[in-house]
This record gives sequence, structure tokens and C-alpha cells, in this order.
Amino acid sequence: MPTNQPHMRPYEEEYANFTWETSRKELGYKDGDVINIGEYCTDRICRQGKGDKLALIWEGHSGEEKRYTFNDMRQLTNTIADFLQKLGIQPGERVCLFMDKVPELYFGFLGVLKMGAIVQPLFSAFGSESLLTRLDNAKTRAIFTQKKHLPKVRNITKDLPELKHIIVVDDDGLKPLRELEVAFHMDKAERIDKFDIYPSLAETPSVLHYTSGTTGQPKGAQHVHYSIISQYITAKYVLDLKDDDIYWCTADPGWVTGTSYGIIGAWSNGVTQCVLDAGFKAETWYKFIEKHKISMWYSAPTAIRALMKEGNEVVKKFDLSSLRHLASVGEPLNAEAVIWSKEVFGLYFHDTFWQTETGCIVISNYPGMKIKPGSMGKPFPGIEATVVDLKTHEPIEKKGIVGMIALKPGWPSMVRTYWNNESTYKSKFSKGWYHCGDRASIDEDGYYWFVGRDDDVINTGGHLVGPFEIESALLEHPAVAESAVVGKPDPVNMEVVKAFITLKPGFNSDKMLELEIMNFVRKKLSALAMPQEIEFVDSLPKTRSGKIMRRVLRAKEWGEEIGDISTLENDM
Ligand code: 6R9
Repeated sequence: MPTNQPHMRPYEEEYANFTWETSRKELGYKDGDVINIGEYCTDRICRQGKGDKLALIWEGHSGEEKRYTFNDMRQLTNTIADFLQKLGIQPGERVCLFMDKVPELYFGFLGVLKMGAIVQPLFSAFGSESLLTRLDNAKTRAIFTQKKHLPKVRNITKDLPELKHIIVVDDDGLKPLRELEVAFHMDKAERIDKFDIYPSLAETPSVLHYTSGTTGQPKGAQHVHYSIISQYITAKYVLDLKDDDIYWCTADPGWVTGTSYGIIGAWSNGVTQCVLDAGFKAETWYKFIEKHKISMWYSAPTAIRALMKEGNEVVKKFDLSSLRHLASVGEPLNAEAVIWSKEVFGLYFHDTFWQTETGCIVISNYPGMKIKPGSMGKPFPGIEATVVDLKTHEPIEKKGIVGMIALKPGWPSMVRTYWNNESTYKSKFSKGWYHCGDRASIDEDGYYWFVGRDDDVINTGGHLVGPFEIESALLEHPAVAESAVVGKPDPVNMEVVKAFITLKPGFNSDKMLELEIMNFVRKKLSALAMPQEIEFVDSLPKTRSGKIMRRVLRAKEWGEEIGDISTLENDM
């Protein structure tokens, strides 16, 4: 059983003395050195004598299990890198991963990096249109996918002239593959023991994660290989990973938590991790923890609330005594959930706050630190954070006042730009601070308390969805004249999508049409983006310049004050 002695010194002492040099030293990195995330997570760990240690314990939805050591992973990631090279993929080109949580997704991620291309992971539940927007923006060259997702890719291939290779990882040969499509079976392919890893440098682009904003289509947050300096040390200090831990990060690598901490953080620390490629069910999750003796568990508030809903009795059916540290990310972790976890697991869930753009945990509750349930904790040592005034953008000195969370740029895993969208990237900075787009206050003891987003982005079950993308999809439906999309409160998912719609003449606002429109969005985008409720209205509140004021609609849903509506054109 791993020790409970935290890696981190007591918080104040660590904050005062920490520099990123600690991480650079431990990883053996000096300025100007070659640094490749793929190499750091596999070959380097093998060189430390951990080649025979388990890297991945994988379980599928029907209970089948696969196990890979660090040496297996080193070879298989070489195999993937070699395969891509032979296809003609060049360093710097974008290779998308569009798969469920199968081993090929995890090893594909590192394999792409090993040969110098940029890896673009996309959530496999996305529909064709969500996929098209992101592949088109990145001018993606190749995509890894599974048979079950192939129809969604085939739907859009004609619109993606740059896409040259569709790699199917589980082709059974029953139906012929089409043009551009090629079968690749990782477990049957020849294992490559020696591969010339691409000599990437600190600023070489590594990962492209798409994230939603208020306006426009999703943006590709572009990270670099140097990000591992942050991910390694935060995984060690915040998630408290120890050599003999068995770690489970429940996030999907389609989102940043699933890569920063579901791949890079754990494996750069040489820690064994478990992956469950099955849907959520309380019993399945508890059984998974019991079976694999998971000791460190990183999850999300929606999942914790869903577990709470299932009650305490089901927990008692399982031996969960292997657990020693729990953490959460993605949305506000309410105090009730923190207190509940102490009651049933004997451990607090430690809330952590960060973003696709920050690349690593930036505000958090640390092992050994006093937890104030409901607070996100304090800035990670090495991160300078504050809250700034909503209007002046100056740091707020007084405690307890709500402002925007702002970070001093310069930590290693900070996003370097948005793909082909430097102007939006620049707009995130003001007066020398990076703005996260979230509101919070800081209390007398320096703890951060989350208040809400500062924009119209909807956080549903820990996944950000952009209203613009959904509104655009809605407008493609023949009955829809105008649309506005906001988040409405939900007890488990925190928020769900609600759409307000005005109809074109000749259409009737009935239940049939509501269901039809919901389904239309689900197919195009994803189940996450599908409105859970549609309200048909005669008109939408607009500014005098004709912009739809989502904030008015949102305030109504949340029973909040509407605020300044002096620029409002019509009254709803
Ligand atoms: C890692 C990740 C980022 C946004 C972020 C904020 C929300 C994340 C949170 C939280 C309250 C927490 N968020 N952690 N809100 N408390 N502990 O989730 O990245 O998908 O980019 O989302 O999620 O709004 O700005 P990403």
C-alpha cells in the first residue's frame, strides 16, 4: 500500500520555495534538450528499470481485460509511430484519434507524438458535424477510428480534402474498406523495438485539444512538448502519485483531463493506470475499484453526484479499502459531495480547478492541506493567481469580492495559441494576466471559491459546450427561424442545454417537432449538445444591434437578476 506521506511540503513552505526547476531536474531536462512526451512516458520509464511493470490495465464493457507493461507500451507506441511514418505522415501534421477508450487510443496518443506529428484527440461520441468542424479547422491528415464510428467519418470525407488516411483499428475484413481507409491491428502488428523518436524541442507542438467558447466554432488549444514539465509534477504533487499506486482517471482522452492526467501525468511518473471502457454505473465503478485495488481516483463532480444518488448501501457491498486519495475536476464540486465522500469512503474528494488552456491543475486542494468543502483550494506552487475586477481588470486586493480568475502567464503547460486563431488567443489576456473566463472570490485564508463562468459557455456534466455551435446546428433544421441556447440547472449534470426557438411560418410548435429537433442536434453534434428542453417562443430578446441576449434567457432559467438590459430591443 502506498504511503500517505505527501510528496509536497506543507503548502505555505512549498509555495514559497517551489520553482519549475524541481520538475525539470527530476525529468532530467535542461534548456535546449530534446523533449518528447512519447519518449518520456515510455522509453524513459523502461530505462529506469520499470519495463516489466504494468502500465495499463484495461477493461472493456463486457468485462474483457488487457494488460500491458511499460515495455509493451514502449514497443507498441513505436509500432504506431513507424506505421504512421510509413504512411507518409510528416512531423507537424495533425493526426486525429476518434475512438472509445480502447488501448489504441492511449498508445496512439504517444505513438503520434513519438513520430513528431500533432495529436488531435476527439470525443468518440461526437456526430459528423462536430467532427467536421474540428477536422476542417485543423486540416487533419489522418484519423484513427473504430468500425462503429466509421460511418460518421465516411459522411464527411468528401468535405475534407486534406484528410488522406482513415485508419481502422478493429477492421474484421467482413466488408471491404473504401478509398483512403486502411486497417491497422495494434496487437497483431510487428512490435518495433527501436524507433528513431522525433527530436522535438520544448516548443514543438504536441497536442491540439478543441474547446468551446461563447462565440464562433470551437478553438484548437495548441500545446507543446514542454507541457510535460507541469503535468508530471502536478500529477505527483496534487494527485500525490506514488510508485506503487494503482491510478484511475475516469476522464475520456477526448477531453484534456483524459490526456494531461489520463496519459501524461501518470505515465511520466511511471505509475500503473486502469482504464474502464464502459458506461457509468455505480456498481460497475465500485467493482472496478475493488477488483484492481485502485488507490488513487481522479473523477468529476457529475459522476460523484450520480454515485451519491445511488446511495450508501451499494458502497457497502464492495471492499474499497485500497483507496487512499481522491480528486475531482471539471465543474464545481459542491460541499455536500465532499462531505458525502468522507462519510462513505473515509476520504475527501480534493477539488482541482484548471482548463484545456492551462494544460495542468492550477488551483487545488493538496494532500495534507485543510479542506474547506466547496472551495477549489489554492494556487499550485509555481502558479501566480488572483481575481481581477470585472471592469478594470486590475487585481482585487480585498478578500471575498467576486472577480475573474486570472493567471500570470509563463507556466510550462500553458496553451501557446489557438490553431489559426491568434486573435482570439490574444483576447484572453489583459494587463499582463491570462483570463480563465471564470468568476471566483478569494477568502481570508487564500482559498478560491468558484462562482460561475464569465461567459455563455455551458458546462454539462463537466463538458463544455458552446452555444454558438448548437445554435448553428439548430438553424440548419427547416423549421427553425432563430435560436438561442443557454444552460439550465440540473441536479446531477449541474447544467443541461436548453434551446429557445422561433419557428418559420407554417410550422407548429408541438411535442413531435420538439423531439425531432432534439434528435437532429444529437445526430449532428452529440448527445451532450442535444437540448434537453426546447421552448418555442414568438421572439428572442435582442440588443439594439440585433445580437441575441442569452444572458437574459439564462437569468430566467436560474431565477437570477437580469442585470443591465438597457440595450435590449424587445421584452420577452
Ligand atoms: C480540466 C477541464 C474548463 C472549465 C473551467 C471552469 C470549469 C473546471 C472546475 C471548474 C468549478 C472546478 N471547471 N474545474 N469549475 N470548479 N474545480 O475541465 O478543462 O474542459 O477546458 O473546462 O471547466 O469553467 O474554465 P475544460
